[in-house]
Amino acid sequence: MALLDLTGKKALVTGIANNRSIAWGIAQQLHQAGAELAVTFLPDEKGRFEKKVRELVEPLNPSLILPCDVQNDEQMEDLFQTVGAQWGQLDILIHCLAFADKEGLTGDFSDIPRESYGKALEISAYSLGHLARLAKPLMTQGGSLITLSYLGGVKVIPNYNLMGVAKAALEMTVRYLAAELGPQGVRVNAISAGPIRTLASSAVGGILDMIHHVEATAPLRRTVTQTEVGNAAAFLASDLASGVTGQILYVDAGYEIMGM
Ligand code: NAD
Ligand code: 0WE
Repeated sequence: MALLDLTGKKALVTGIANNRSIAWGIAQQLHQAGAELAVTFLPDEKGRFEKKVRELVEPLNPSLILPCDVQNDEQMEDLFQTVGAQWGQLDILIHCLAFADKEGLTGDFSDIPRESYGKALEISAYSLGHLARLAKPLMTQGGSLITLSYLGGVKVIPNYNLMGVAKAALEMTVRYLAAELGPQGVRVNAISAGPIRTLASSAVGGILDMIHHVEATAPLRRTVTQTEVGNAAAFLASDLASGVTGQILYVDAGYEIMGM
């Protein structure tokens, strides 16, 4: 049997908004490798995301489809309560979400309001530790936590501003969590993906120009796809990566190595 076989593994996937979401690419590749899925959606007043996510994930036969707003403590408790009752155990947790106010993604960095700063760090970085705390008692057979980062957390990328600070916090959170959870056999890693057109990135001015820059500069002379990120996540979730924890894996067509 191939080691990249997730048969019998139970995976909770957050961050699917639509068919362009990186989380959707990950969910599909985990499913392809045989994992059993539970997925979450961010509830909104009209229930539009719930409807979209339910329709989208149907072919993957998820065991659970549940609301998860990481700013809502009660909803987070309920989510893990339900996952625990249904599965009794969790093997894979995908954290694939981020948010910063527009004020945090444009203009002068020094103008970022206190409220925007706190909110972005809470949603985009604190939430990983919060999910880890709730998942910990369910990861009794070891496990794999995977989050999504971006180069803008390590180097200055124009306008990534506040999200850059949030990704720096997220990447350091990965290392501290890896140290905490390693003794229990739980691995914690991040995938730093190159720019991809999604709901979140399309709302950013100039994203197409950035994608063209990567296509011209990256060693592979192209950007990456959601499926390629999904395949890297399947690897990190699998026993093939049993010796890998606390790492930031670049899935960016090699862009990160270039200096000029
Ligand atoms: P996306 O819009 O498809 O996904 C973002 C998700 O965050 C959405 O599903 C949204 O519902 C969720 N979210 C926002 N606030 C939330 C909250 N309070 N509680 C729960 N969920 C919340 O966009 P994406 O590009 O697929 O983003 C997924 C992850 O990938 C993010 O962490 C992003 O920073 C990261 N990433 C994206 C790119 C890119 O170029 N698209 C590159 C590298 C990393
Ligand atoms: O992490 C991201 C984007 C995440 C994101 C996007 C938005 C847009 C809508 C977080 N919060 C919001 N808030 C909104 O109101 N990426 C890696 C994609 C991205 O965003 C950029 C990029 C890239 C790449 C912003 C500026 C420069 C480059």
